[in-house]
Amino acid sequence: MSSSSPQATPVKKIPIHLQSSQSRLYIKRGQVVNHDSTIAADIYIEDGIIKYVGPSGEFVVPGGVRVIDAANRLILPGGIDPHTHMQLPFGGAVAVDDFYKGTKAAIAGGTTTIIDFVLPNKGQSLLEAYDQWRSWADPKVCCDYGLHVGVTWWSKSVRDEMRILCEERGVNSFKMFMAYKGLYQLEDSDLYEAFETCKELQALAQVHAENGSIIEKNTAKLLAAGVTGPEGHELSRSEEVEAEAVNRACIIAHQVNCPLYVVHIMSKSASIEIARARRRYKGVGIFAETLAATLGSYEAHHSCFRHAAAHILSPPLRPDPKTPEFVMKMLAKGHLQTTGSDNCTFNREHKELGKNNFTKIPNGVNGVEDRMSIVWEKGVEGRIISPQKFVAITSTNAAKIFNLYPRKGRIAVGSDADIVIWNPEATRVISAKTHYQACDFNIFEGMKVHGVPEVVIVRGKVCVENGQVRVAEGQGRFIETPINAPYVYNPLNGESNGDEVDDRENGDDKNGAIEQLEIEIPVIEPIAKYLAGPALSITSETPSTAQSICGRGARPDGQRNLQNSSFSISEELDNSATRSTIKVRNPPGGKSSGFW
Ligand code: URQ
Ligand code: ZN
Ligand code: ZN
Repeated sequence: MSSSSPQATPVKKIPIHLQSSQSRLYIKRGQVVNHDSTIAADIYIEDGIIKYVGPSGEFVVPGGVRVIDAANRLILPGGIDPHTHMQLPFGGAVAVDDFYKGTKAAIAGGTTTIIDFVLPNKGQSLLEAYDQWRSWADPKVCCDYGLHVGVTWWSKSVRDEMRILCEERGVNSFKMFMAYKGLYQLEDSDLYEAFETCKELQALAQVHAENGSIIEKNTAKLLAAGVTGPEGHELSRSEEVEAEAVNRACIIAHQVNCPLYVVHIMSKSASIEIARARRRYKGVGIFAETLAATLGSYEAHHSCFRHAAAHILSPPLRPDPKTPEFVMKMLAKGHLQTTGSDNCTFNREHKELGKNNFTKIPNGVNGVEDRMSIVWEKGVEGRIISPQKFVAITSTNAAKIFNLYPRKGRIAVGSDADIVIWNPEATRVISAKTHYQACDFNIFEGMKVHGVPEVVIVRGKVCVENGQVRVAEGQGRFIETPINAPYVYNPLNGESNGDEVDDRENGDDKNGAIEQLEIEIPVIEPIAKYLAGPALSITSETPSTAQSICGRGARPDGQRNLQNSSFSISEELDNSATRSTIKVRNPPGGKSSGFW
């Protein structure tokens, strides 16, 4: 990391008058943006808590208070990243962003809370794994953090430990895997029981939605055909493999009436499944997250192993270049609720474990540092979402779903003073050379982004200012996430969770009878056809003939027959019926009146 700043482009500094006390701050002349309002207001902070939000002149500022002038800046709730894997042991390596470097990088980018995943090994006690994660994180974290726990195997003891985690350890969410067969995957009957248990505990069930059995079969075929390079990863798990699992998870959740949160939605098809399920199972509570990676990147053809392997995560980035904009629109419409990073970083030598076999490439990419800027650039700067919606999808919605709201995710009296002073005009260029993350690669390399977190305050402590990040290892705290989140469980009890009001205030039309979505549906040929096609020119060893330099380029002809059919569908979101009514108007090969 260069000593200068997390921002490559120099920006005008906010004048900060250091008057005295570290624990008392007064922020004046900013625009305070919450998910449901934008107001000109001053803020007073004492001992890590917001004590005043309101007009200047109405609050008598105590003497000896440090004053920050935020004129022409937005004041946002600190970002909440609901999906990280700091120092995760995975695929024969350990993720290089540990809880110190990873949370320091998060703060540099404007994220002040993360929720990480405890992932027990098969057969391991969940409580033992939880203790392991706490012992890794507590001495190192620079920002507050919570924990989800993975249910990676199923038994009565797992069920009992889930109860203890909820009642005594501050956990309210569990992640089940529909993929990673033999490692983490649960079969449908176990998934059913795990969801039932979550419901009983008033916790939130999460799923990694991909069909692990199809992936296993496709992988075997690809390897047998000599496809060993990183391109085999996405080929083995195309977007319908993700979409099928999303649909199945939503149906199982509905069967047992359990709220569900689907992590890392990576494709157009999967996000459509979420929109349909949310409409169909309104009373159950289906929520979904997408990633900074999905919004800021896509699976372009990479001509060398290093670049291709560095972009591998599961579910994978998709080859359809329209995916990022489409998924941002799904966030804008309220069909998806949150943005995470799934930060799980491995260096070159780790990725090279899969040099001769793509299944051995440790999965994961960066994003904890750049998530806020990517969402701003693609969403607000891209004129798809408002700054209030930005706050909702980077902070507030995660706080509500994981029951941290309004302590986190809001600028209000009584909330934790996790605050970002955001300069929407400033720009920076993302690079692995200047990022704070420990990894040697950045999937957003070279991207110029608007929106710079000029000042970041974590529980009342100024941690970013004048382009410098100042944190103390272990300054963050574990935060308990209580069960029975009103936002999640109110709809189940026939009560409102306030969503409709928020949507109206954001100008969304989620409750309108008809929404038009112009969607290009990728038609992906089955893997058997692909394998029968022209020989692949890319392996883990061989550079592509189509592109001589390392990096992105067009997918060479004949390597994969991905056709984008250019028909549009209108999604008729019918509030009265329980049936989803996505109507295909002009499918390939002629008109159809069928539903899919
Ligand atoms: O599946 C995940 O969330 C972890 C274990 C690995 N990262 C990834 O590829 N998404
Ligand atoms: Zn996952
Ligand atoms: Zn993950």
